[in-house]
Amino acid sequence: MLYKNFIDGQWVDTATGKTFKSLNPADTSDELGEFPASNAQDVERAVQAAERAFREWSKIPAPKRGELLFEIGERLKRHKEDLAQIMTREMGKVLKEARGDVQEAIDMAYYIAAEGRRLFGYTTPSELPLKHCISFRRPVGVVGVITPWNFPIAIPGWKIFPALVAGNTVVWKPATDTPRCAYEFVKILEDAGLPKGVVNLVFGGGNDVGIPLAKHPKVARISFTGSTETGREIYKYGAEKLAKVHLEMGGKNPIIVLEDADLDLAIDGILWSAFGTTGQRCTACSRLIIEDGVYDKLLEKLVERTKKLRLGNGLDPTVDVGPVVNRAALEKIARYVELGVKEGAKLLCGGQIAKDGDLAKGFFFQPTIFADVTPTMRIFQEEIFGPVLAVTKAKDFEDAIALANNTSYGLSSSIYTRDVFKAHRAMDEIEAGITYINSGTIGAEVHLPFGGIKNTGNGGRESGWTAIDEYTEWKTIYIDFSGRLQKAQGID
Ligand code: UN1
Repeated sequence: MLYKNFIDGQWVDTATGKTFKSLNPADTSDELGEFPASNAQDVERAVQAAERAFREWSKIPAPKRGELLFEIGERLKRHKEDLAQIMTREMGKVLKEARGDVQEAIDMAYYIAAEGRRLFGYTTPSELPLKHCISFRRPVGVVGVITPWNFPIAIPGWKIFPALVAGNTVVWKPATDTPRCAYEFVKILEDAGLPKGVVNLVFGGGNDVGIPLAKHPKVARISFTGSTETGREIYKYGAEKLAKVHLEMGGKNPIIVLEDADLDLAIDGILWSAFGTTGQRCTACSRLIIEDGVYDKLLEKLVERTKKLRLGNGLDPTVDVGPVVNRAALEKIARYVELGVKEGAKLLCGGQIAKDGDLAKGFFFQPTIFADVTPTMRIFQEEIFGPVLAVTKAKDFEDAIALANNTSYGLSSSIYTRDVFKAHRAMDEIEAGITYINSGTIGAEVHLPFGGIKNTGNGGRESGWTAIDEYTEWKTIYIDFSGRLQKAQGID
């Protein structure tokens, strides 16, 4: 089926007449649809529609906008299973994780719906008598949203819902690997009764759609999740037009296991964080740092458990690890594994593209563990975004923290220890936006701030109460009811 862009409440063809296909990465003979390969002209139409819609939408009382988001949450809940099935077919994550992805958007819709009745501002005393000072939030206007394929329903929810409750309108460019999920998401918004032009969907590539959207002078704010390289480029476009940009980018997230840890608990967390979603989460654990005394013992058990993971189509409930998203990802992972071997790391398991039986129909890579990895190796430093875990030995707690921080990224992190002193020191000393204690690196909840430091972000946090900060600006009001000219700063 040929799908269309959604602009000004209408499903419309692209100006280019060109299309691209979405294929199932577990079985490329399964096609999810054909989608418009749009360009700057389509972006222009969408931004104009969003600008027009902003005039009305921003005037609707926020609690009413919140009610509509609640209704969207209800509809997502009703369609959770169909959405999850489509997601598994379109980007490969196993079905139970796809359900979790949809659930994250449902959670966000409910959470942010109630924000319509808060959107708290501040009231403070004035330095002068008979004068009130208040400050409240205003929407910014048209928001450009650029989302990745790895959380194709959750991440659009994190960005679009808070933007809407605050009174903004949206032009959305979803990843080219998951256009069908984006279509289904917008269909739910349309069916819930979102007024025309409030959310506009433009399919297409980064150069043809993403860049024109980020550069557009009428796009007042941009929210992007993806690679650090692309994020840096988008940030520059924002700087040129003085628009705030919200960036969520790469990670090289460590799990530290200390000698006193519950090793079986740690192994469960490591497997889930390193190989869940086939390692394709920004929060995935890609570095494991083990204290000397338990290094061999933990690795032995971990490799044994890793070898038992079942690779296959995510629709099969017995499968643990699905495919990677596309051929380019598969080849990139294979190149990194080759590089790891060349750099002198010890390959303990996996390391190959999996082609047995039905696996040959898609893009599968064996869960892979490298031991004896050192910080100068590229597999220790660079984001691979696949099922590859780099393991490093630490001399002691201090060394483990130093190794964890020896990275240009800073999204998620974790430590396994029963020592309350060390756990608290780790909370302070690990350089990351998120630290888990005795749990893996994944599984952030929507009502807490999400984001990272260093090359992972540029200071913003999405999700949680902080999401509202990304899509509003402050207006300050002074109300003088003294009936005479009062001058601040003590001027007579
Ligand atoms: C991402 O990988 O970009 O914490 C988001 C987690 C999920 C979100 C991940 N709730 O792993």
